Amino acid sequence: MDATTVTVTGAGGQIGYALLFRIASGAMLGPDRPVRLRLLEIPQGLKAAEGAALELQDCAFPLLRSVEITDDARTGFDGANIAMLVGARPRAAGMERGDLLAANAGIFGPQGAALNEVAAADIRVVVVGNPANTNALIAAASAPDIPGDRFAALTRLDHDRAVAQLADATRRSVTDVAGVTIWGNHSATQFPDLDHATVAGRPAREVLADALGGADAVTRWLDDEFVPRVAKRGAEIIAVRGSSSAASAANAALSHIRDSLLGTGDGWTSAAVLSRGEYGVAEGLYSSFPVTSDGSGYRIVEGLSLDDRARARLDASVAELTAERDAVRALGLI
Ligand code: NAX
Repeated sequence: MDATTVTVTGAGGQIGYALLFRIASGAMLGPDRPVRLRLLEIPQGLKAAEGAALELQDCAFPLLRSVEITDDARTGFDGANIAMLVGARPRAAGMERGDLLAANAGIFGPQGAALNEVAAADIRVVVVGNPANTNALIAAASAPDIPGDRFAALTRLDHDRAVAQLADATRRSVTDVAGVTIWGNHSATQFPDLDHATVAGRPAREVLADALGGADAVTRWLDDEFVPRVAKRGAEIIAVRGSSSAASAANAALSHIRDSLLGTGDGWTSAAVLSRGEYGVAEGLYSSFPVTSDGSGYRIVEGLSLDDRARARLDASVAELTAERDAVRALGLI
Protein backbone atom coordinates (compact mmCIF):
# COMPACT_ATOMS: atom_id res chain seq x y z
CA MET A 1 0.00 0.00 0.00
CA ASP A 2 1.25 3.52 -0.78
CA ALA A 3 2.39 5.57 2.18
CA THR A 4 0.15 8.43 3.34
CA THR A 5 1.86 11.73 4.09
CA VAL A 6 0.55 13.30 7.29
CA THR A 7 1.68 16.79 8.26
CA VAL A 8 1.28 17.84 11.89
CA THR A 9 1.82 21.50 12.73
CA GLY A 10 2.79 22.43 16.27
CA ALA A 11 4.36 18.99 16.42
CA GLY A 12 6.70 20.06 19.23
CA GLY A 13 3.79 20.96 21.53
CA GLN A 14 1.88 18.84 24.00
CA ILE A 15 -0.91 17.72 21.66
CA GLY A 16 1.71 16.93 19.03
CA TYR A 17 3.57 14.76 21.51
CA ALA A 18 0.40 12.81 22.30
CA LEU A 19 -0.56 12.53 18.62
CA LEU A 20 2.55 11.58 16.66
CA PHE A 21 3.17 8.19 18.26
CA ARG A 22 -0.39 7.04 17.77
CA ILE A 23 -0.39 8.08 14.10
CA ALA A 24 2.89 6.23 13.63
CA SER A 25 1.50 3.14 15.36
CA GLY A 26 -1.31 2.84 12.79
CA ALA A 27 -4.10 3.91 15.14
CA MET A 28 -5.29 6.62 12.74
CA LEU A 29 -4.95 5.17 9.25
CA GLY A 30 -5.28 1.48 10.05
CA PRO A 31 -2.84 -1.39 10.52
CA ASP A 32 -1.93 -1.76 6.82
CA ARG A 33 -1.19 1.79 5.75
CA PRO A 34 2.40 3.07 5.92
CA VAL A 35 2.82 6.69 6.95
CA ARG A 36 5.29 9.48 6.29
CA LEU A 37 5.24 12.11 9.03
CA ARG A 38 6.06 15.77 8.49
CA LEU A 39 6.48 17.89 11.57
CA LEU A 40 5.98 21.60 10.94
CA GLU A 41 7.08 23.97 13.69
CA ILE A 42 8.25 27.51 14.23
CA PRO A 43 11.99 27.87 14.89
CA GLN A 44 11.51 27.90 18.70
CA GLY A 45 9.63 24.59 18.49
CA LEU A 46 12.07 22.70 16.27
CA LYS A 47 14.14 21.22 19.11
CA ALA A 48 11.09 19.72 20.78
CA ALA A 49 9.99 18.30 17.41
CA GLU A 50 13.47 16.84 16.89
CA GLY A 51 13.25 15.19 20.28
CA ALA A 52 9.92 13.63 19.38
CA ALA A 53 11.43 12.41 16.10
CA LEU A 54 14.26 10.67 17.99
CA GLU A 55 11.72 8.91 20.16
CA LEU A 56 9.65 7.96 17.10
CA GLN A 57 12.77 6.31 15.72
CA ASP A 58 13.27 4.46 19.00
CA CYS A 59 9.77 2.98 18.75
CA ALA A 60 10.75 1.18 15.51
CA PHE A 61 7.15 1.44 14.29
CA PRO A 62 6.76 -0.96 11.34
CA LEU A 63 4.41 1.44 9.49
CA LEU A 64 6.53 4.57 9.86
CA ARG A 65 8.41 5.24 6.61
CA SER A 66 9.97 8.62 7.41
CA VAL A 67 9.91 11.65 9.69
CA GLU A 68 10.85 15.08 8.36
CA ILE A 69 11.02 18.25 10.41
CA THR A 70 10.78 21.76 9.01
CA ASP A 71 9.82 25.33 9.81
CA ASP A 72 8.85 26.03 6.20
CA ALA A 73 5.15 25.55 5.39
CA ARG A 74 5.71 24.74 1.71
CA THR A 75 8.20 22.01 2.59
CA GLY A 76 5.95 20.76 5.37
CA PHE A 77 2.83 20.45 3.22
CA ASP A 78 4.51 19.27 0.01
CA GLY A 79 2.47 16.30 -1.23
CA ALA A 80 0.55 16.08 2.08
CA ASN A 81 -2.55 13.88 2.04
CA ILE A 82 -3.62 14.87 5.55
CA ALA A 83 -2.83 18.07 7.42
CA MET A 84 -3.50 18.37 11.13
CA LEU A 85 -3.16 22.04 12.03
CA VAL A 86 -2.45 22.01 15.75
CA GLY A 87 0.06 24.85 16.18
CA ALA A 88 -1.61 28.16 16.98
CA ARG A 89 -1.02 31.37 18.84
CA PRO A 90 -2.48 31.21 22.36
CA ARG A 91 -4.28 34.16 23.90
CA ALA A 92 -1.72 36.20 25.83
CA ALA A 93 -2.60 38.33 28.86
CA GLY A 94 -4.33 41.53 27.78
CA MET A 95 -4.93 40.34 24.22
CA GLU A 96 -8.24 41.44 22.70
CA ARG A 97 -10.25 39.00 20.60
CA GLY A 98 -9.37 40.94 17.44
CA ASP A 99 -5.65 40.62 18.26
CA LEU A 100 -6.03 36.88 18.78
CA LEU A 101 -7.91 36.45 15.50
CA ALA A 102 -5.33 38.54 13.66
CA ALA A 103 -2.37 36.66 15.19
CA ASN A 104 -3.89 33.35 14.15
CA ALA A 105 -4.79 34.63 10.71
CA GLY A 106 -1.05 35.29 10.37
CA ILE A 107 -0.55 31.53 10.84
CA PHE A 108 -3.57 29.95 9.15
CA GLY A 109 -3.64 32.30 6.14
CA PRO A 110 -0.10 31.43 4.98
CA GLN A 111 -0.60 27.75 5.86
CA GLY A 112 -3.79 27.66 3.75
CA ALA A 113 -1.91 29.30 0.87
CA ALA A 114 0.93 26.78 1.15
CA LEU A 115 -1.54 23.88 1.22
CA ASN A 116 -3.17 25.32 -1.89
CA GLU A 117 0.17 25.32 -3.71
CA VAL A 118 1.80 22.07 -2.72
CA ALA A 119 -0.56 19.61 -1.00
CA ALA A 120 -1.72 16.41 -2.71
CA ALA A 121 -4.97 16.52 -4.71
CA ASP A 122 -6.78 14.47 -2.05
CA ILE A 123 -5.71 16.69 0.89
CA ARG A 124 -7.92 16.72 3.98
CA VAL A 125 -7.34 19.25 6.72
CA VAL A 126 -8.42 19.32 10.34
CA VAL A 127 -7.83 22.47 12.36
CA VAL A 128 -7.22 21.89 16.06
CA GLY A 129 -5.56 25.19 17.03
CA ASN A 130 -7.93 27.76 18.48
CA PRO A 131 -10.07 29.62 17.62
CA ALA A 132 -10.46 26.47 15.53
CA ASN A 133 -13.62 27.24 13.52
CA THR A 134 -12.45 30.65 12.38
CA ASN A 135 -8.91 29.41 11.78
CA ALA A 136 -10.43 26.79 9.46
CA LEU A 137 -12.38 29.53 7.69
CA ILE A 138 -9.18 31.56 7.21
CA ALA A 139 -7.14 28.58 5.98
CA ALA A 140 -9.88 27.57 3.52
CA ALA A 141 -10.26 31.16 2.27
CA SER A 142 -6.52 31.17 1.54
CA ALA A 143 -6.77 27.93 -0.45
CA PRO A 144 -9.11 28.74 -3.33
CA ASP A 145 -8.22 25.61 -5.33
CA ILE A 146 -9.02 23.20 -2.49
CA PRO A 147 -12.75 22.49 -2.07
CA GLY A 148 -14.01 24.07 1.15
CA ASP A 149 -15.41 20.76 2.38
CA ARG A 150 -11.87 19.35 2.68
CA PHE A 151 -11.36 21.63 5.68
CA ALA A 152 -12.88 21.04 9.09
CA ALA A 153 -12.32 22.20 12.65
CA LEU A 154 -12.18 19.78 15.54
CA THR A 155 -15.26 19.43 17.76
CA ARG A 156 -14.77 15.70 18.23
CA LEU A 157 -13.30 16.26 21.68
CA ASP A 158 -16.50 18.05 22.74
CA HIS A 159 -18.50 15.23 21.16
CA ASP A 160 -16.56 12.53 23.00
CA ARG A 161 -16.87 14.46 26.26
CA ALA A 162 -20.65 14.61 25.79
CA VAL A 163 -20.85 10.88 25.03
CA ALA A 164 -18.85 10.08 28.16
CA GLN A 165 -20.98 12.38 30.38
CA LEU A 166 -24.21 10.77 29.12
CA ALA A 167 -22.84 7.26 29.67
CA ASP A 168 -21.75 8.24 33.17
CA ALA A 169 -25.11 9.81 34.11
CA THR A 170 -27.04 6.75 32.89
CA ARG A 171 -24.47 4.27 34.23
CA ARG A 172 -24.14 2.68 30.82
CA SER A 173 -21.17 2.06 28.58
CA VAL A 174 -20.09 4.65 26.00
CA THR A 175 -20.75 1.96 23.38
CA ASP A 176 -24.47 2.13 24.30
CA VAL A 177 -24.62 5.84 23.40
CA ALA A 178 -25.53 7.14 19.90
CA GLY A 179 -26.96 10.26 18.30
CA VAL A 180 -25.09 12.91 20.33
CA THR A 181 -24.41 16.19 18.52
CA ILE A 182 -22.22 19.24 19.12
CA TRP A 183 -23.58 22.30 17.32
CA GLY A 184 -21.87 25.61 16.62
CA ASN A 185 -18.52 26.95 17.74
CA HIS A 186 -15.75 25.09 19.58
CA SER A 187 -16.10 27.51 22.48
CA ALA A 188 -18.19 27.99 25.60
CA THR A 189 -21.21 28.85 23.40
CA GLN A 190 -21.31 25.41 21.77
CA PHE A 191 -24.52 23.40 22.13
CA PRO A 192 -24.01 19.78 23.18
CA ASP A 193 -27.37 18.24 22.22
CA LEU A 194 -28.89 15.01 23.51
CA ASP A 195 -32.36 15.51 21.99
CA HIS A 196 -31.73 12.86 19.33
CA ALA A 197 -29.43 10.73 21.45
CA THR A 198 -30.19 7.17 22.46
CA VAL A 199 -28.81 4.94 25.19
CA ALA A 200 -28.96 1.23 24.40
CA GLY A 201 -31.54 2.06 21.71
CA ARG A 202 -33.90 4.06 23.99
CA PRO A 203 -34.29 7.86 23.85
CA ALA A 204 -31.62 9.38 26.10
CA ARG A 205 -34.17 11.62 27.86
CA GLU A 206 -36.18 8.53 28.89
CA VAL A 207 -33.14 6.71 30.22
CA LEU A 208 -32.01 9.88 32.00
CA ALA A 209 -35.49 10.29 33.53
CA ASP A 210 -35.17 6.79 35.02
CA ALA A 211 -31.69 7.56 36.34
CA LEU A 212 -32.40 11.10 37.64
CA GLY A 213 -36.01 10.80 38.82
CA GLY A 214 -38.31 12.34 36.20
CA ALA A 215 -38.48 14.62 33.17
CA ASP A 216 -38.04 17.89 35.13
CA ALA A 217 -34.86 16.57 36.70
CA VAL A 218 -33.59 15.74 33.21
CA THR A 219 -34.20 19.29 31.94
CA ARG A 220 -32.43 20.72 35.01
CA TRP A 221 -29.50 18.32 34.55
CA LEU A 222 -29.21 19.16 30.85
CA ASP A 223 -29.22 22.94 31.33
CA ASP A 224 -27.42 23.26 34.67
CA GLU A 225 -24.91 20.41 34.55
CA PHE A 226 -24.47 18.66 31.22
CA VAL A 227 -24.25 21.60 28.79
CA PRO A 228 -21.96 23.77 30.95
CA ARG A 229 -19.81 20.80 31.97
CA VAL A 230 -19.13 19.77 28.36
CA ALA A 231 -18.70 23.35 27.15
CA LYS A 232 -16.31 24.24 30.00
CA ARG A 233 -14.53 20.90 30.32
CA GLY A 234 -11.34 22.42 28.91
CA ALA A 235 -11.19 24.85 31.85
CA GLU A 236 -11.92 22.01 34.29
CA ILE A 237 -8.99 20.01 32.89
CA ILE A 238 -6.67 23.01 33.21
CA ALA A 239 -7.79 23.57 36.81
CA VAL A 240 -7.17 19.94 37.79
CA ARG A 241 -4.20 18.97 35.59
CA GLY A 242 -2.41 22.29 35.58
CA SER A 243 -2.24 22.35 31.79
CA SER A 244 -4.72 22.03 28.95
CA SER A 245 -6.15 18.82 27.50
CA ALA A 246 -3.53 17.09 25.38
CA ALA A 247 -3.98 13.31 25.21
CA SER A 248 -7.76 13.60 24.88
CA ALA A 249 -7.43 16.32 22.24
CA ALA A 250 -4.92 14.21 20.30
CA ASN A 251 -7.24 11.21 20.56
CA ALA A 252 -10.13 13.28 19.23
CA ALA A 253 -8.08 14.65 16.31
CA LEU A 254 -7.04 11.12 15.44
CA SER A 255 -10.64 9.86 15.65
CA HIS A 256 -11.81 12.76 13.46
CA ILE A 257 -9.41 11.80 10.66
CA ARG A 258 -9.89 8.04 11.12
CA ASP A 259 -13.69 8.23 10.86
CA SER A 260 -13.52 10.63 7.92
CA LEU A 261 -11.28 8.16 6.03
CA LEU A 262 -12.59 4.82 7.24
CA GLY A 263 -16.25 5.80 7.75
CA THR A 264 -18.58 6.44 10.66
CA GLY A 265 -20.55 3.19 10.31
CA ASP A 266 -24.18 3.31 11.46
CA GLY A 267 -24.06 6.34 13.69
CA TRP A 268 -22.91 9.92 13.41
CA THR A 269 -20.25 12.04 15.03
CA SER A 270 -19.65 15.81 15.21
CA ALA A 271 -17.28 18.03 13.27
CA ALA A 272 -17.16 21.72 12.37
CA VAL A 273 -17.63 21.65 8.62
CA LEU A 274 -18.54 24.14 5.90
CA SER A 275 -22.15 25.24 6.11
CA ARG A 276 -24.17 25.51 2.94
CA GLY A 277 -27.07 26.87 4.95
CA GLU A 278 -28.04 23.64 6.71
CA TYR A 279 -30.16 24.18 9.86
CA GLY A 280 -30.19 27.92 9.12
CA VAL A 281 -26.44 28.28 9.78
CA ALA A 282 -25.12 31.05 7.53
CA GLU A 283 -23.50 29.68 4.41
CA GLY A 284 -19.71 29.77 4.45
CA LEU A 285 -19.26 29.39 8.22
CA TYR A 286 -17.42 26.41 9.69
CA SER A 287 -19.88 25.27 12.32
CA SER A 288 -20.22 22.00 14.20
CA PHE A 289 -22.94 19.67 12.92
CA PRO A 290 -23.87 16.01 13.16
CA VAL A 291 -21.86 14.35 10.39
CA THR A 292 -21.37 10.97 8.76
CA SER A 293 -18.71 9.71 6.40
CA ASP A 294 -18.64 6.75 4.04
CA GLY A 295 -14.88 7.25 3.76
CA SER A 296 -15.08 10.08 1.25
CA GLY A 297 -15.33 12.90 3.81
CA TYR A 298 -17.88 14.29 6.23
CA ARG A 299 -21.45 15.07 5.20
CA ILE A 300 -23.97 16.87 7.37
CA VAL A 301 -26.86 14.77 8.71
CA GLU A 302 -29.95 16.65 7.62
CA GLY A 303 -33.56 16.66 8.73
CA LEU A 304 -33.18 16.58 12.53
CA SER A 305 -35.81 18.57 14.40
CA LEU A 306 -34.70 21.43 16.67
CA ASP A 307 -37.09 22.64 19.38
CA ASP A 308 -37.09 26.25 20.66
CA ARG A 309 -34.43 25.55 23.30
CA ALA A 310 -32.10 23.91 20.77
CA ARG A 311 -32.75 26.62 18.17
CA ALA A 312 -31.90 29.40 20.63
CA ARG A 313 -28.67 27.70 21.72
CA LEU A 314 -27.57 26.99 18.15
CA ASP A 315 -28.41 30.54 17.09
CA ALA A 316 -26.34 31.97 19.96
CA SER A 317 -23.29 29.95 18.99
CA VAL A 318 -23.69 30.79 15.30
CA ALA A 319 -23.96 34.48 16.24
CA GLU A 320 -20.51 34.16 17.82
CA LEU A 321 -19.13 32.48 14.68
CA THR A 322 -20.64 35.23 12.55
CA ALA A 323 -19.04 37.88 14.75
CA GLU A 324 -15.64 36.16 14.44
CA ARG A 325 -16.03 36.00 10.65
CA ASP A 326 -17.05 39.66 10.49
CA ALA A 327 -14.06 40.62 12.63
CA VAL A 328 -11.54 38.86 10.37
CA ARG A 329 -13.31 40.32 7.33
CA ALA A 330 -13.13 43.82 8.80
CA LEU A 331 -9.41 43.30 9.38
CA GLY A 332 -9.06 42.31 5.70
CA LEU A 333 -7.91 38.82 6.65
CA ILE A 334 -10.39 36.92 4.43
P1 NAX B 1 1.38 23.87 22.88
O1 NAX B 1 1.65 25.30 23.22
O2 NAX B 1 1.88 22.79 23.77
O3 NAX B 1 1.96 23.56 21.42
C1 NAX B 1 1.72 24.39 20.35
C2 NAX B 1 2.89 24.23 19.40
O4 NAX B 1 2.58 24.95 18.21
C3 NAX B 1 4.20 24.81 19.95
O5 NAX B 1 5.22 23.83 19.87
C4 NAX B 1 4.48 25.99 19.01
O6 NAX B 1 5.88 26.17 18.79
C5 NAX B 1 3.77 25.54 17.73
N1 NAX B 1 3.42 26.61 16.81
C6 NAX B 1 3.02 27.88 17.10
N2 NAX B 1 2.85 28.57 15.97
C7 NAX B 1 3.11 27.72 14.94
C8 NAX B 1 3.12 27.86 13.52
N3 NAX B 1 2.86 29.02 12.95
N4 NAX B 1 3.44 26.77 12.78
C9 NAX B 1 3.76 25.60 13.36
N5 NAX B 1 3.79 25.42 14.70
C10 NAX B 1 3.46 26.47 15.47
O7 NAX B 1 -0.20 23.79 22.66
P2 NAX B 1 -1.13 22.48 22.63
O8 NAX B 1 -1.57 22.18 24.01
O9 NAX B 1 -0.45 21.43 21.85
O10 NAX B 1 -2.42 23.06 21.87
C11 NAX B 1 -2.38 23.43 20.53
C12 NAX B 1 -3.66 24.12 20.11
O11 NAX B 1 -4.78 23.24 20.28
C13 NAX B 1 -4.02 25.37 20.94
O12 NAX B 1 -4.44 26.38 20.06
C14 NAX B 1 -5.18 24.90 21.80
O13 NAX B 1 -6.01 25.97 22.17
C15 NAX B 1 -5.87 23.96 20.85
N6 NAX B 1 -6.82 23.01 21.41
C16 NAX B 1 -7.90 22.70 20.67
C17 NAX B 1 -8.83 21.76 21.07
C18 NAX B 1 -10.00 21.42 20.22
O14 NAX B 1 -10.81 20.59 20.65
N7 NAX B 1 -10.19 21.99 19.03
C19 NAX B 1 -8.72 21.09 22.40
C20 NAX B 1 -7.32 21.13 22.94
C21 NAX B 1 -6.59 22.42 22.73
O15 NAX B 1 -7.03 23.36 23.68
